[in-house]
Amino acid sequence: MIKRVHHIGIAVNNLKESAALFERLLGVEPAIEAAPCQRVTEAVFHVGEGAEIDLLEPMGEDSTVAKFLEKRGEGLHHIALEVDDINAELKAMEAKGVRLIDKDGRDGVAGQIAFLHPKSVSGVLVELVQPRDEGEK
Ligand code: CMX
Repeated sequence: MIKRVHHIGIAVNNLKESAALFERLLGVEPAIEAAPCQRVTEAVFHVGEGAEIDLLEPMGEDSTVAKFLEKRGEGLHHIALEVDDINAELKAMEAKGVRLIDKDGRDGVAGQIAFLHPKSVSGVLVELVQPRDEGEK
């Protein structure tokens, strides 16, 4: 089951500058987190009732976000939806004709994650997130 919008990922060229801008706009201080598994550094803003806005700066040329910035410039990179059972949701999405980037959930910063291909979701990269259980690291 899809539970809520978990976060919105925005690709940026300069994390320091964009984080300062969003801090001014949102009135919330970000947490800065390295996510080497995704080859990005993130500024995470908790907004309202639990949703996040994550600014994403590539860690290197080999980052998919570096490729995105080069091709499309700064902007919306992905929308993440929280689910309660990621592998069941992936199967359900595939059955609905969605092209999967990841066939199974894999470890990410927020828990188990998997991506749906933007070409089959109206041009939007979608991430599914199954957060870790409380107390699990
Ligand atoms: N949103 C919308 N469209 C996107 C996109 C995105 N984020 N990234 C790529 N595309 C589009 C491209 O513009 C291109 O379209 P055209 O063919 O019309 O030009 C098409 O998808 C293919 O893109 P590409 O540049 O050739 O890139 P790849 O096929 O090498 O990879 C993708 C695209 C989505 C499969 C790859 O980026 C991926 O696996 N992403 C998932 C993982 C990820 O993005 N991690 C980053 C951090 C996430 C986090 O921190 O949570």
